[in-house]
Amino acid sequence: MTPLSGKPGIALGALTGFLLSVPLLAVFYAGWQMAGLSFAPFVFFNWMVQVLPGGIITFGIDTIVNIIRFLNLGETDKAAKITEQFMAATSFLITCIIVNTGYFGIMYFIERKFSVVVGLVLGSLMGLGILFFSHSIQKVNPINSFIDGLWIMSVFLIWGLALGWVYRHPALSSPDAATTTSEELLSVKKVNRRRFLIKAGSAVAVISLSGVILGRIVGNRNKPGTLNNKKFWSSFNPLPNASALVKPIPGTRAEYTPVNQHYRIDINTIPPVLIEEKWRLKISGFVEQQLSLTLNDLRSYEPLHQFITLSCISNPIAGDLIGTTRWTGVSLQRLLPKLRLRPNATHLKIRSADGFYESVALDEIRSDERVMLTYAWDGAPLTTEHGFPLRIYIPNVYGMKQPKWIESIEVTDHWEEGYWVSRGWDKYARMKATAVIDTIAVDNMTGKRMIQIGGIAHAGTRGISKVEVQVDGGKWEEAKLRTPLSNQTWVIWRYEWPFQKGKHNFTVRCTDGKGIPQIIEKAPPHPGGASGLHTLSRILRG
Ligand SMILES: Nc1nc2c(c(=O)[nH]1)N[C@H]1C(S)=C(S)[C@@H](COP(=O)(O)O)O[C@H]1N2
Ligand SMILES: [Mo]
Repeated sequence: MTPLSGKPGIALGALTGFLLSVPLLAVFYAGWQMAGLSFAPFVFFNWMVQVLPGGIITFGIDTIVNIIRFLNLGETDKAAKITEQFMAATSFLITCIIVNTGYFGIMYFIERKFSVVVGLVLGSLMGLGILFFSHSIQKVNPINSFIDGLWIMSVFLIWGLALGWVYRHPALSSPDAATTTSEELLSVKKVNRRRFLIKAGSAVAVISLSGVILGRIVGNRNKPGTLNNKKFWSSFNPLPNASALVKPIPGTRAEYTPVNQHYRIDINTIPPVLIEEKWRLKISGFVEQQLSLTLNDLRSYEPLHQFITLSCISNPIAGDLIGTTRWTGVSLQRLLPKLRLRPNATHLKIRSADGFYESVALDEIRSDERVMLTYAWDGAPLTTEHGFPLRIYIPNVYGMKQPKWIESIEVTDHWEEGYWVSRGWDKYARMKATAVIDTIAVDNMTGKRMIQIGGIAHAGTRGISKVEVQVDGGKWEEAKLRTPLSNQTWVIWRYEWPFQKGKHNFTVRCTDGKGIPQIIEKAPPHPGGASGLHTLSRILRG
C-alpha cells in the first residue's frame, strides 16, 4: 500500500521494528552480563508470569515439563529455564515489533517533523513500563536501583530516537504521487531504500553481535564464585549410611545429589542476587520489638544439620525434580524466644525477595524442631539459584511451600494462603509416597544371570517401610531397602529377578513408614502432586 502522503507504510514499520529491537535486546543483554543491570525481556516476562492467572501459568508449566520429557530434552529444570528464557526474549521482540508498527500507524496522523518527538515519547513510555514491572515484581539486584533505572530509560530513549530518525529517513518515504514524475525516479527511490535497509541491517548486525560477544566474554569473567572453589561438606566427610549393607544397583540415581546437579524451580527467569553485607532478616508484626538479623546472627545459634529430600509438586512420576542434600540452619524453635512474640501471634508470614511468600503456623514450629531457617547446603552457603542467603525447611511438604531468598518474617494472628496456594495448588501440598525404577540392568546379567532392578522410594518424612516389584502382572515381591541418609530422605531399593528372555513389564510400589500404601490411582502433578505406579518395559535378549 502506498500512502498518499508519501509516508512509509505499516509493513516497513514491522521490518524496521525487527531491525531496531534486535540491537535493543543485545544492548540489554550486554548490560546484564557485564554490569548486572536489568535485562528488560526477563523483567517483562516475570511480570507477566506473576500477573497472569495461576491457571494459565500452571498449564504453561505442565505443558513445558511434558514437552521436555516427551522430546527427551534432558534435565527438566534446565531445559525449562532455557525454554522460559527463549519465550521471554521472543515475546519481548514481538512486543517491540508491534509497538514499532503501531508507531508507523500513529505517524500516519501526525506531521513527519514530529517523528523524533513521538519516538522519544514512545521510548520513555516503554522505559517507564519496564521500570514499573521491575518495581512491582520486587526484583532485587545488587546494582543500585537508580543506576538501573537510568540505564533502562537511556536505552529506551535511544531506541525511541533511532525510531524517529529511521522513520524520517528519506529512503523510507514512499514515492509520492505528486512528486513522482517518471519511472526512472521511482526506481532510484527503490534502490535508495534497498541501500538504506542493507546499511541499517549491517549496523544492526554489528551492534547486536558486539553486544552478545562482549556480554559473553565479560559476563563469564564476572561470574561470582563458581562451585569448584567452595568447600563442600561431602567432599571431606563420609555419608552417614556409608557402611549400609544394601548397596545401590549401578545406574540408580546418586543417593546424595551434588548441589550443582540439584534441580532448580522458581518463578524467576534469573534468580535474585542478594548481598550478604546488605541483607537483613527483618522481623515485624506481632512482636514486642522489631528485629533485624544478619546472617552471622543466625549462624551464631547452634546449627542443625539435616539430610533432606526436596521435591517439586510439579515432579511427574519418575521425574527429576527431586534431590537430596545436607541442609544446615537454625531451628525456628530455637529462635522463637528471641522474637518476643505477642500473645495473639499464631503464624509467621515468610516473604522472599522475588515476591514469593508462605505462612507457617507457630504450632507447627513449636511441635517440630525440624522446621528450620536454612543458610547452607552441603556445608557451603546456599548458592544464588538455591536461595542465598536464607531459605526455610518445612518437613513433609513439597517445595512450593518452602521459600528461598527470604527477606522478612511478619508475625501475624491468622493463616494465609501461600504463593502457589493462591494460584490454585493444594492447600497442604503434603508429599505423596512414590516409588520409581531408575535402572533395569539388562547387560549386567552375566554370571548368575539375574536382572538387577533398582531405584528410589520417597514419602516425605514418613519414611518407607516396604518396596515391592511386580513383573508381568505377577506376584508382588519385596525389594531390599538400603538404610537411608535420614528419615527425611528417599530410600534406595534393589531387587533381583532371574533372567527370562523376551519383553517384560516391571512395576514398583511402596508403603510409607506408617504402613500406608502409596496411592495407585494416576494423578497429574496439579493440584496436589503426582500419584500412580511406575512401570518400565524391557526386551531381554539371551
Ligand atoms: N522465593 C522463592 N522460593 C521458592 C520458589 C520461588 O519461586 N521463589 N519456588 C519453590 C518451589 S516451587 C520449589 S520446588 C523449591 C525448589 O527449590 P530448589 O530450586 O532449591 O530446588 O523452591 C521453592 N521456593
Ligand atoms: Mo515446585
